[in-house]
This record gives sequence, structure tokens and C-alpha cells, in this order.
Amino acid sequence: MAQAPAILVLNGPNLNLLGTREPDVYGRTTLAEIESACRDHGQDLGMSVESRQSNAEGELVDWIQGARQSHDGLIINAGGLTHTSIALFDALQAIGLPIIEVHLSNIYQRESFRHHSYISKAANGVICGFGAQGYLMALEAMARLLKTEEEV
Ligand code: CA2
Repeated sequence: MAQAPAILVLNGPNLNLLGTREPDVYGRTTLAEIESACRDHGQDLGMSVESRQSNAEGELVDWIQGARQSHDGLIINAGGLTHTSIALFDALQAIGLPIIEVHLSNIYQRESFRHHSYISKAANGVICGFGAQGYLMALEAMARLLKTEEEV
């Protein structure tokens, strides 16, 4: 890979509310702060990071499909769609890129309806329960995945 690998970070429904409500569950960091930290950390890791958020399932599907042409890896916190969306699963399965699933909260300590993820089956790995740090951990994991791919 001659150019810096391009990573797309997608956030799903309601994650635009981060830092404004439910700080006990999701922390006090805003989405804008997470996105800026991802850009900086990506740069330190030699990757360019683009972040997008949508409350609409179809828009997320379109972005996932498009990532195949424009990006080298995908990091996704699908919010509540994690637990319901076969459409997101199908899109993720189809793109053939490394995928890392992120959750701010530890979904396994919460209600049982959060214990199943449609995203996990399409993802290389899952990071949950580390708050906003989880996105930076996902970038580190992505850098390692892409390096391993390059070496093979
Ligand atoms: O822990 C996570 O990151 C989740 O993906 C967050 C989703 C939830 O449905 C998943 O089970 C776990 C909810 C995102 C809603 O974010 C809010 C942030 C601030 C205030 C209200 C909602």
C-alpha cells in the first residue's frame, strides 16, 4: 500500500447525542471529540480516517457499499441497529474489507436484547466496554490487521 490506508468510521442512530445525555452509560465525550481523536490517532498510525454518522439505516448501507471503492477498512458502531439490522449485516458481508465493531458500553453487562449483534458475524473483531477509548483501540487493531494483510 503506497498511500496511507483510508479508514471509514461509521456511527449509527443516536450516537450524535453523545456527551449530552446518559453520561453514566456512554460517557461525557461528544461525537465530534471522538471523531477528532480518531483523526489524530489515525495520523499517528499512518492512516487517514474519515468519520460519518447517520440515524438512517439506508444511508449507512449506502456508505458501507461505497466504502468498497474508497476505503481500506471499516470501523462501525451501529448503535441500536447492531441488534436488529440484517440489512447492515448483508452490506458488511459484501464489501470484503476488514471490519471492526465498536461499542462504548459493555453490551454483555446490559439488557439481554443487546447481547446479540448482527454486526459481529461480519466483523473481524469486536471492542466493547471501553468508552470512547474503544475507537482508538479499534484503529490500532485495524493498523495491525492491514499490516498483516500487506505481509501475506
Ligand atoms: O454501547 C454502544 O456503543 C451502543 O452501540 C450504543 C447504542 C445501543 O443501542 C447499543 O446497544 C450499544 C445506543 C446509542 C445511543 O447513544 C446515545 C448517546 C447519548 C444519549 C442517548 C443515546
